[in-house]
Amino acid sequence: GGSEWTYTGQHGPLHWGSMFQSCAGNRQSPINIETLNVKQEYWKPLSLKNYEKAPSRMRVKNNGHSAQVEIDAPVAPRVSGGGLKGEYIFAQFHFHWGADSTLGSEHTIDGVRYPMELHMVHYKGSYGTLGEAVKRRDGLAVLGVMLEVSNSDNPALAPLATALLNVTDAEMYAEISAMYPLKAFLPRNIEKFYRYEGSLTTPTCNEVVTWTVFDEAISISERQLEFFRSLHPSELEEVPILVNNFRPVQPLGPREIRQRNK
Ligand code: 1SD
Ligand code: ZN
Repeated sequence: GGSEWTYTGQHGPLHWGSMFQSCAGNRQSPINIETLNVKQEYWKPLSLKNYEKAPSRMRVKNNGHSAQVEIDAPVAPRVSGGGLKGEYIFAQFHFHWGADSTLGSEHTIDGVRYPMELHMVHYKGSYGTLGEAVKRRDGLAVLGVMLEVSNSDNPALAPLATALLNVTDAEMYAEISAMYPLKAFLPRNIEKFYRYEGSLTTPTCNEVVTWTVFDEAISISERQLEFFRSLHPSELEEVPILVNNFRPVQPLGPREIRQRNK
């Protein structure tokens, strides 16, 4: 089938462009963010709604490429403002990480790689569903958060890390036992972010994503990273553990990276 892409071997990132037309496009993600070449914009602040309420239920799935968290909430969290046109509804968040802490993030900031990157995926409310939104050039807004290593555990990641023990193999799901609001997975300072027009970082690489990458990182301990590094990937991968599930940076081309001038 068309979903037989991997991070290793003959169906790895260097081959995606010949397997999926969009992956060879010219507004691809991730990118290196050169902070000296960022254009200033006069935008309203980013507005997050229902990011402070704990979801009623959270579960994690090993989808063979990542650990993905889905939530049940009375009112879906949403993001608007900050130069976004319209309101985007939260769908899921997931992670990209390395085999060790010298690599793992998808975006790089001034060439710096982080050991992990979290993606909060949202779809434009007016398109109704994620499935419809991935067909529209302004369909998705993804918030990217860098993670940096700290000596102490990140409390918000602790219940998730424990649940990962129950999703060791691809296609497994597990309940997360304690719920933190989505805000707990964002940096304290959400005012400073980088914005550009890009794509999904996985096939089919749809060029539909308005990216917001926060400048400030959140923390994770080495011990917590090891829970992610002990997952097993899809059987198609040539490695036994799910690590290095990040795409190499793509050319920026004529695109501009922008930020909010305060
Ligand atoms: O890799 C994810 C993919 O799993 C899926 O969540 C997709 C949205 O449908 O988004 C990409 S990413 O661009 O957020 N990495
Ligand atoms: Zn992602």
